[in-house]
Amino acid sequence: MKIAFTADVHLKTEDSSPERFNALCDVLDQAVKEKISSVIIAGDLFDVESRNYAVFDNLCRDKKYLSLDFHIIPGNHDQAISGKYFTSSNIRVYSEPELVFFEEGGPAFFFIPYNADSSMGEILAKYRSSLSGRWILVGHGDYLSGTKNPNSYESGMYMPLGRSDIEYYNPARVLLGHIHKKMQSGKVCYPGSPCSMDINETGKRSFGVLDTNDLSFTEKTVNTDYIYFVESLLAVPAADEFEYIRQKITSMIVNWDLKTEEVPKARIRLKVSGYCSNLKLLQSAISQSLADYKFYNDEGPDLGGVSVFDEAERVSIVDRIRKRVDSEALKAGLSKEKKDMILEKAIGFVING
Ligand SMILES: [Mn+2]
Repeated sequence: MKIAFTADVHLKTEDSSPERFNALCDVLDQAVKEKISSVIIAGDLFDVESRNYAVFDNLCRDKKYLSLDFHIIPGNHDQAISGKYFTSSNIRVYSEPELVFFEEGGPAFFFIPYNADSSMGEILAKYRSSLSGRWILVGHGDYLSGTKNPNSYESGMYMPLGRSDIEYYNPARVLLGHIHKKMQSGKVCYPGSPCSMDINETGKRSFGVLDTNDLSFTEKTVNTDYIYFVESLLAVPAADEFEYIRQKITSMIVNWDLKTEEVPKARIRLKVSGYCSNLKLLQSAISQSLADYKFYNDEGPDLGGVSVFDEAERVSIVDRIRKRVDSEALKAGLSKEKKDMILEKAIGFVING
């Protein structure tokens, strides 16, 4: 049996954030197509307790999705949601910790609703006698992968689950909501939100499919309205400065790994720093290289961090420095960020003294 798994949809009204509804519908469409019948939503389905749940209620009652069963836990943003807010018979909200079997012989699912005054470990301790065999933990909060004791957590921590809790209670899998960026660490899996909340939640979004037979977890890409990217580029004054920036943009685009049909969804924020001989030419080199892509809010590239510098002798020194740093960084396996930082400092030194 396969189960679809998502979290942190943060639904508002349909008017104010249609992309969040669309992302959720895409998850459900894919689930129906894969003949999946159970959908787990691990908290923060709603952005706030808005008292207006009708849109979601109606969605679940839609003929398209009647074959789906929804298993929902509250998160820190929608802590008070309860089953009585919904009328569609396929919605189940777990307001108390509960152990549930979806199929005979399958694993048990232990749903832990978000509770601001507790760690997940405290809940597990209370229910330890019923947790045996193959069981899967579903919760909403912070996973502490270190050895720190999660029961002495500082404020700002959301219902933490410690690595030691997992070792001690031994769930077969841990499905968590709360962190919007997808992440897997050992048994723990955050699918991340199926839709970016803002420009800073970058890249393609996913949801998870858990196979209860072998407990394997597959990531599926959500077909979202937008795909955000936040990038930085370093302009370097040299004979081939504009060709250099074009090459950087080309490799940036390759990294995005977008299919042709995804290109129109991309929304880009680009901050450029460094030095160039001609700001206008730099701007047009960037615009040409990104002609197929849209900037976030039509803001265009941010060239505020670029200084104009055009002095032949020092530019030729910069040219040599750049080539040297590029090849040394490659040998040393430095990240683009580290390399750019070193390059920017070195060039700054040549130019500003
Ligand atoms: Mn949350």
